[in-house]
Amino acid sequence: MKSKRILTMQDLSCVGQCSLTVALPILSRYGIETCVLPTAVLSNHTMFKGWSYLDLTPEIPAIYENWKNNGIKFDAFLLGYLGKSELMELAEKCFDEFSADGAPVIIDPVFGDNGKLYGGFDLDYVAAMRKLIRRADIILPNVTEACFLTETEYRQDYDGNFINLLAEKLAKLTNAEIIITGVEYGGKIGEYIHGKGKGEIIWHELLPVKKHGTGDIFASVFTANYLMGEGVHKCCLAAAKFVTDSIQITDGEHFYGVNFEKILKKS
Ligand code: PXL
Repeated sequence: MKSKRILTMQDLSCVGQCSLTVALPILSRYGIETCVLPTAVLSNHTMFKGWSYLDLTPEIPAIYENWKNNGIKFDAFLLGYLGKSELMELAEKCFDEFSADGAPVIIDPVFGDNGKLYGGFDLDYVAAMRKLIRRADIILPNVTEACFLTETEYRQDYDGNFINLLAEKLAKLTNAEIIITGVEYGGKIGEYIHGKGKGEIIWHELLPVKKHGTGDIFASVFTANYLMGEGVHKCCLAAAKFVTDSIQITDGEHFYGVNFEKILKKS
């Protein structure tokens, strides 16, 4: 089988076990040629007390120019934390110019959690993402991101009806397959897969700790399985197991991420 080449577009946080430093090893481990488009270089992710930020947006036209001259195409795209609204148009340009036939676009919107936007994001960014997801084949928002994208008030407590409603509203914004991650109620956590009628939630054990970077790990394992031809249900199961195992193997003192490397080594 011809091996697949994916482009993952997200930031490079030098320290933090997130975004590119997660996607690159995981996708590669699954045998996928992984090309990167770093949107910014940060000293560390934004859950630390402070961070430096080098915006790489100005470099992207030159990168595209050279890819074009070298006839480069990608079989898939995975987008995560981009960082600036201007990057959305460049992402669309990238799909237009560098997609191999039928290349799927998987977008994890990555701009917030727990009802709040991450540091440095505003509603203009959300609006730009709302437009970009029209180009997606699969979207992987968490509940907070689904609320912002659909202009729905975030709730701490919710039930399946609320998640169905969010998915219905998202379905008006995009034809992509909708998977809402980190759905949590009734003492369980899972992913909601939108389908005709009510959709389906794949439940997992709810661990007592929340760790940073696990969404990026989920998206990477999900994408790797998807590119190997698995259906979204199986992709969710594999990704959630990888995340759960990574959390469980991580020392409680390790505050900024999870030791997914240990799970990758075993897989
Ligand atoms: O894990 C998501 C993420 C990625 N990149 C950066 C972040 C975050 C979440 O806070 O700050 C720079």
